[in-house]
Amino acid sequence: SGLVRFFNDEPTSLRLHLVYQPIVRADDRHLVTGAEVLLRCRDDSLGFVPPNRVVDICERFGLGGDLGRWLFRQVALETGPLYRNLGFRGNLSINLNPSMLTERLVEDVQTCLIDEGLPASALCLEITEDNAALEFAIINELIERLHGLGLEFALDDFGTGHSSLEYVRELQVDRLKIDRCFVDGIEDDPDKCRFLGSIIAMSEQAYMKSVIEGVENEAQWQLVEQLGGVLIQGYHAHRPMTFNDYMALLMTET
Ligand code: G
Ligand code: G
Ligand code: MN
Ligand code: NA
Repeated sequence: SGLVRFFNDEPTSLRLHLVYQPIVRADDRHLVTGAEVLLRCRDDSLGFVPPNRVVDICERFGLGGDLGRWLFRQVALETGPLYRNLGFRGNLSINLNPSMLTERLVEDVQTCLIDEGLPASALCLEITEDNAALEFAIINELIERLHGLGLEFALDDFGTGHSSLEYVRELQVDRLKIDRCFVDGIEDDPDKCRFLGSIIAMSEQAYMKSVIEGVENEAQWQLVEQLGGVLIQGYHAHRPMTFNDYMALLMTET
């Protein structure tokens, strides 16, 4: 079926590709610090399939690990030359689906990324609460081993789960990705704005870099910067783009 075939070199039915959404500094929007890698899928008959659906389907069919390794390999193939030939140092954030968060993760990172010349220090792995059906101690051990190689970790979609504060307290992550629902409407709602400020302050006190997601206009940007947000990922900075467009952006902005 297409589910199996799309992992081959010549995809036939489900066509997967990657887009890159730049992450910039809140205090200097021209400073592109890296990008989040986002999965895109086009199916010949279904059209656009949302990435969450693709992930769910793969997980259900026992292909989550394969999807993860395909993702790592694709990122390495596309971006490897940037690092090998151009000395690029920007950070790439990759979303981990549940099956990727196992003992095998360390080996997968090493074979798929380091072998292609992508330095481990260029990577940030994003964990959501969905991932963490495992015990915190087990995840932290993986994080510790990958920290040893130079990778960073982010807690994604912060604030949307049932036990966000527990996750942020227990997991040894370097970045907190504050969900876009906390940004939406702050320009019209002082209470909401203060609330966002308190989340940013919390991440600072816990020695985490805050990444503010979903900044869509100038008014929101100004507020996020005033509140001390460190990094911004949102349409007002950049939409997700092809790798070629991302590379072109890096050439002009850095
Ligand atoms: O890119 P977009 O906003 O459409 O993504 C929708 C959701 O799909 C987000 O929650 C995002 O985290 C998830 N997603 C996108 N790409 C990937 C991926 O490569 N792996 C996993 N696990 N989730 C992804
Ligand atoms: O992994 P995560 O759930 O954080 O995925 C990020 C998702 O958010 C991507 O699918 C991306 O397309 C989407 N996104 C990024 N910036 C914005 C934004 O400014 N507004 C909205 N509505 N969505 C955004
Ligand atoms: Mn993410
Ligand atoms: Na997510």
